[in-house]
Amino acid sequence: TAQKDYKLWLQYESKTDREIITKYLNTIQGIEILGSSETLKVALAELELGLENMLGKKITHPTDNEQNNLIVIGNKSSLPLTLQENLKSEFEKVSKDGFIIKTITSKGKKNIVITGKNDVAVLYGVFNFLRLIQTNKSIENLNIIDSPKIDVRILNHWDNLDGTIERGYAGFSLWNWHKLPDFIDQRYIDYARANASIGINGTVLNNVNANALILTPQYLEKVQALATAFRPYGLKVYLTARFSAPIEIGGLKTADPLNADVINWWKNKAAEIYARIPNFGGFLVKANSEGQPGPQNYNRNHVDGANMLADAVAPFGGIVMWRAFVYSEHDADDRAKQAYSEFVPYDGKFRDNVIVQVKNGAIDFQPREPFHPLFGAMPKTNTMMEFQITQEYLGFSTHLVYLPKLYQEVLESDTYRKSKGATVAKVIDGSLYNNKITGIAGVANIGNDLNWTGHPFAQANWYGFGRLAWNPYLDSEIIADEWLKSTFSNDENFVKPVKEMMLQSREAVVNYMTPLGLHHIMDTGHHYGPGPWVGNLSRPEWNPTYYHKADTKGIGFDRSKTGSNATAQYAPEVAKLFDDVTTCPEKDLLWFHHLSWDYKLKNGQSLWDGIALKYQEGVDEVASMNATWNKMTNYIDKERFKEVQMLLNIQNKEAKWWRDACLLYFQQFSGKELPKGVEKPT
Ligand code: GCW
Repeated sequence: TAQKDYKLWLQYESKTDREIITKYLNTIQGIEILGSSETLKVALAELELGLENMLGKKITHPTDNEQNNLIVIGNKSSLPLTLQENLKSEFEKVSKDGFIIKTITSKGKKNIVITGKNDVAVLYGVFNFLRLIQTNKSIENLNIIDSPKIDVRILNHWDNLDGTIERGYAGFSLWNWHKLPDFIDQRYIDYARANASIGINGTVLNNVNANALILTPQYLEKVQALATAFRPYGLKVYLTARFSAPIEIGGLKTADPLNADVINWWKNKAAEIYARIPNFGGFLVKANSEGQPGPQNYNRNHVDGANMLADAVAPFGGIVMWRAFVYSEHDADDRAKQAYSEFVPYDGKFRDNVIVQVKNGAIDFQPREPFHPLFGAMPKTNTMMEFQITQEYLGFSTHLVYLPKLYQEVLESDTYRKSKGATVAKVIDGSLYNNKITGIAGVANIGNDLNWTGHPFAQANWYGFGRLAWNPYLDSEIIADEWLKSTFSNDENFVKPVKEMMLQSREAVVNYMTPLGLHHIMDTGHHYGPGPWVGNLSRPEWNPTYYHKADTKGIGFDRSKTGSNATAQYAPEVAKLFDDVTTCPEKDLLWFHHLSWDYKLKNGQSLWDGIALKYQEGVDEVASMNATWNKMTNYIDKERFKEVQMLLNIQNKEAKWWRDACLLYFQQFSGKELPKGVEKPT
């Protein structure tokens, strides 16, 4: 019921198979906790809750001296010396926030030790241990060492102070600024639990289109209350910094980053924040982008702005995440080139505690984009990933799209910087260039809807983002498997088909929205539904026609040598691949090339027929997702079944809407009949 939706992947559904329960209970007869920090307390509470719910028995601290079949939880320094010695090689391998789960037998006694170098690592270990049971895995002879590969694993909330969420489709903001600081909603705790369970360790509370008020004492007091509630879970709070804040709330005449008063104002502001929140993470900044203020307003540049803020937080260990999402209407040649052109010249000039945050693609969170050319192009600059979890361009929270597939595709892309095999994952985990800080951000899809994310399956995107943030090399299929089992059921009759449906969903949305490299043809402004026609927006690069450039001769954006030459921003090997229409992957064809309607695709179809058939394929895929789901009635609760069914029905209708709208529109230019197999618009 609604209760189930609320619990996300932390259902801790009771096991029904006696044999499985008995096996687990034989190995888990008590819990021993070493230490008493807030973090260990929540770890213990989670362990007790999970085990009792799943195994139907309260597992407690052993009352006798029987030290056998226990789960022992505690950080390295709290372990008895013999255990520390026993785990010596594991501790050498594990990094700061990584955990060890090991079955240790000594003197005929067998216990499972969950440990790490700090308490948060232990908490991560506990969640991982619970996941083993959630997914019916064996807990005999465990020997797991798992360390996060990325330092800053962070959600970006685009939440406004009035409770609305920019591009949010799951209700209003979780943060009840009115009732804070004294009212700590249980949701805040459950939010922190959910994040900790997947290793997310940071959250930016407010929108990048920032309001300076968040930095006033009145709001900082509320921010402090949230930070305090999140702290036991290892979840750090960050804020967006509106660049003009010194003017708006500081009474200064300027926000020039080289002005002494401005510099001082930010230093004092940082000190004020850290006095309240000792583990404050730092600032996220959108500057000189889409009308936001920034250093360029004062003829300064991104480095001046970022470094000034970085110096203010550096004494406290804070960082600045400076966004590279910049483009301007004054440079209308090709929006896709602007971030690279603007940032690459600054390589090596940013402070060590600055990290440049780059969206996965060069335009804007499309169903498919080639990886952003900035990845790997700034060897001397910390560079982090920004993915969007909220589905701004992918059907909001109405369409089922499993995003880890998209994330994985980006992370696996080869930048060919330095050499072959230099994947985006290697850029952002720091292994390619040995960066000082590494990070990955996801624009949150979370709101105050009972189910948190609007679509029950959108929970998988939050989950999957967290898992990939921890380990960007994880397979999205494994993530889907874990999520389905923890959220719904371990029954393979359910897991197998539904997993297939999830894995197929990303390609389906590409097919029915933007096949073959088409992009940004959503209706203008809200970005829901098709709108390839001229929009009502003033700036050329906000209009879909700018991106598809369809005319009677053909369709597509020529970004090759003969066009905007955006391909030159990639490493030579990649540039060559994209430049040549015969080697350019067809999935990206119209991203890089303008081609005639008669152009022959690899399968022999004409471009027009190929586009039309792709739209149809997308529609068919949604129909098959629908059919799969309709067979699942007996495996899960009625409420969630029904919810997803209704949503898939909408998606089915809207996939057709996309196909019909786009094909009718493009047909005016191609002047061709629809090929056989494509349903006529009704
Ligand atoms: O995708 C665009 C969105 C804006 C957003 C901007 C950004 C927060 O349409 O709503 O603003 O990107 O990422 O800054």
